[in-house]
Amino acid sequence: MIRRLLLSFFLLSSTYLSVSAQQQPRLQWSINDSWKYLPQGADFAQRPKSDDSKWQSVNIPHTWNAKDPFDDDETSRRDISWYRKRLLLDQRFRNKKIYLNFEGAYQVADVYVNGVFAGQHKGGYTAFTLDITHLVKLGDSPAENLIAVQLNNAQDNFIPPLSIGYASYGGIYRDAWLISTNKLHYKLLDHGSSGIFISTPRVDSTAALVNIRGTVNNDDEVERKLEMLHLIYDARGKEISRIHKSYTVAAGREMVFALDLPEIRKPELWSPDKPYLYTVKSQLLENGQIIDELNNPLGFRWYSFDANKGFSLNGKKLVLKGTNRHQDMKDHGDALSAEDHYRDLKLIKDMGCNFLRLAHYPQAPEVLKLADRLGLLIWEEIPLVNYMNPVPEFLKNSKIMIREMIRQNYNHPSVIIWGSMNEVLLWSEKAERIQVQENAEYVSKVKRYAKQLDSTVRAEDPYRYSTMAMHMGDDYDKYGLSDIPQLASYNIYNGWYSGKAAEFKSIIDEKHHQNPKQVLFISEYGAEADNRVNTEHPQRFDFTGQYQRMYHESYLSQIGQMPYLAGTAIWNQFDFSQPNVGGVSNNMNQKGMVTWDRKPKDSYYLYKANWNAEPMVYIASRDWTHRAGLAGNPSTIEVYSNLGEVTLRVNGVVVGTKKPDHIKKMVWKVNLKEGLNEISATGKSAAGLFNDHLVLNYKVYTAELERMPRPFTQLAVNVGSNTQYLDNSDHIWLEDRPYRSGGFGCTGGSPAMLNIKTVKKNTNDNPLFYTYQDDIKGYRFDVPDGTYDLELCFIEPDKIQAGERVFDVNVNGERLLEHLDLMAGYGFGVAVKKKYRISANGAGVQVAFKAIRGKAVLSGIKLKAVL
Ligand code: GCB
Repeated sequence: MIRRLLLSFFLLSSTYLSVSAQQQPRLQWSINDSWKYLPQGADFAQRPKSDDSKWQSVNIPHTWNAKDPFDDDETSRRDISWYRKRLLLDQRFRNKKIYLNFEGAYQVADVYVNGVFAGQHKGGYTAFTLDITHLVKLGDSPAENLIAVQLNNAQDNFIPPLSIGYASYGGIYRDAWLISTNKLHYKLLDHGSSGIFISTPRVDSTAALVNIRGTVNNDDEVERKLEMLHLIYDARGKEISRIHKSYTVAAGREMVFALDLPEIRKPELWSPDKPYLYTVKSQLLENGQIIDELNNPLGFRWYSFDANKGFSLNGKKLVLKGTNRHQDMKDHGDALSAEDHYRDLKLIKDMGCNFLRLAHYPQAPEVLKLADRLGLLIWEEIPLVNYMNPVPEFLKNSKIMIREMIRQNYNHPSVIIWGSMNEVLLWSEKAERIQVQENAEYVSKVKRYAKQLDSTVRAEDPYRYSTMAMHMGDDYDKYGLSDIPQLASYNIYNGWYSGKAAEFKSIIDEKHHQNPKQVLFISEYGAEADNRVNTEHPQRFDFTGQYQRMYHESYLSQIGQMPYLAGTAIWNQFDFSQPNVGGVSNNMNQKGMVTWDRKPKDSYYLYKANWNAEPMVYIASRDWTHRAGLAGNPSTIEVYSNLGEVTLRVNGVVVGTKKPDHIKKMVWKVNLKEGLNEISATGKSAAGLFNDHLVLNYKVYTAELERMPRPFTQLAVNVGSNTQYLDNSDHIWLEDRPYRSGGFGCTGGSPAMLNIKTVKKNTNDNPLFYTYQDDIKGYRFDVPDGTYDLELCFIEPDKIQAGERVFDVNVNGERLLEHLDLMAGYGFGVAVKKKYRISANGAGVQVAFKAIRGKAVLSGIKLKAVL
């Protein structure tokens, strides 16, 4: 009784594992649950006797940076943590081999079993397996074993990534497993792989050849004789081919094998449209009994890239319509569940993509399984991003990562490209732009290392293509990097960081012209959007969905005119965390088609209309639920649809019927009324009627305030901006305007925006403080006499010294703020709101800014009548 009680007590916090028959094939248990976690370093935490009763209880996947992924934020932690887990193992594990497998732990893991060091793994994005047979205790009543993992996510100059642009989430953030095998088994200690490598050296629609290679370990003290059997099953579970061989493996030795299976006639082909999967079952048998067994996916497809014709799959041209994915999301960080991965890949597939770049690192095994199943062609790469430390140890670690990535994912038919690096000539160690000419030594080392990494890729996998993502310009051509990999991939941001979206085609045409034998791929293009800012007049860098759509519409139509292009990948499918950038949302990169909490943006539907044949109609600017506009100015309604024609109705009245243009878009100008407006768009296909519907809350305002359709209550302006900002309480901050008599607006100065990298402090109204009027002289509201609350929003936009910008603010002749020095008083990038009760007597509200030193600035203004 006492023993049972004790056991059930243990079971609460430990995992009890048991195997039955001695020669049973391998078993694999999830050990995700009931870990203890300590968010700091600790001496002797690996020792079973150390007390962890006060540690937090967590389940895996887990990250300690889920809420604070942002590098320079004081709350972010890039340091050591400990994890511990108890495992109860009974005597039935005797004569078994026991392994731990971690699918991903960021980034240096030291693993201990029962206080003894079991192994170390460097790199946060690839799996690793450790043999712990010699370290475990087995008991008649199960013996308790302690797994302890010290994990460190601090930057390590010898481990990619170094200078990145996305968060480094510490934690055991992917699944963890305990695996037991017999002493005779397929090798588990080959770079975290399954130990079996399947290739299809020849495939066409009439026949396919399959080659299976791998290694068997005999960890026994005696020679063992075995039968090896590989069986191929079709998707319905019918056996279609097999190979059988006998071997003898000496005691304590490993045996490498490579087998060609009998030709398979008329294979079903794998493609994004029809991702037909076979399964390869690999068995080891002794005396007719199965002693090890493994399943791997198999897909039959052949493909090639051509500098002039682009990509072809199974003998037919296929335009690669792609996107990129970072693996983090709001509140979860990198610790995603299988359901999260499924939702993400479904969102990608449903948008109409057939291609996905796993940027900038290998992603969870589940992702590759889903890509095989859903039909997404994959580019996977190691996290050598932006900067490389050109020393042998860094190179060594990068090569290991390449081997781990390729061996772990070798059998997935979805994978077609391996990437070895991204934009290594762009940013320096200190995240400053590299001047390539002045860094000849760095550049020549990068070239040497790039060659070695590319050869590692090709040696590991001669059946797939190698690539490298480069930023635009001709540095990579000039210094001989662009022709190292088989595919030259470019990240292009004309229309966002510089230039115009319309320049895309001519730039890439020029590359094609200069290097006619180079296969060109567009690995990134994108622009940012935040659904809280909207405009009728989109401009580069304004973060509106309208600009993001304009940008993508332009790229999309140009892509269609470049038949030589192998494919393209949008940057990025999902918004992701990017430490140390500002924009209109701190520490976020908002180039996603989908928000950080996984809500599709308008641009998502632009692509869906063009890339997914399923009938659809979608009214854009969907999140601009509260709009305001000048009386008499029509509003723009844009609709995406792949139907033949669409009819738009506003408040039940037909506005018109149009056919979608070449990028499946229709535009109407409509007059909205004050209050709620119902917009609907309807089209027909063979499958029936399709409809989209939207309710907009519209506020009319007039150039002359006294003609307003309602008594003046309040006006808020996003000063220095062309966008309307909708705040948390659905209040509209109007786009700015120059003052005209009888109305409201700004006098003097010019619109400006903060450096995109400026992380704003002290505010939830980030978009408001992103833009400002520089050198402002005044702000006027020609409102009736009365009492008002006036709110002024400021931010110091420049890294200046205290005293360099000092100004006074007067209202209706009275001094409100004297010698305001934002730098001295608050510091750089700190949002400040000041509120005053004032009165208007005959001349409205006139705010005057008087610069004493430097220029006066203003980011937002709100005037509210006190009723
Ligand atoms: C790039 C990088 C990517 C960035 C992206 C951006 O070229 O490869 O890591 O996130 O630009 O949004 O700036």
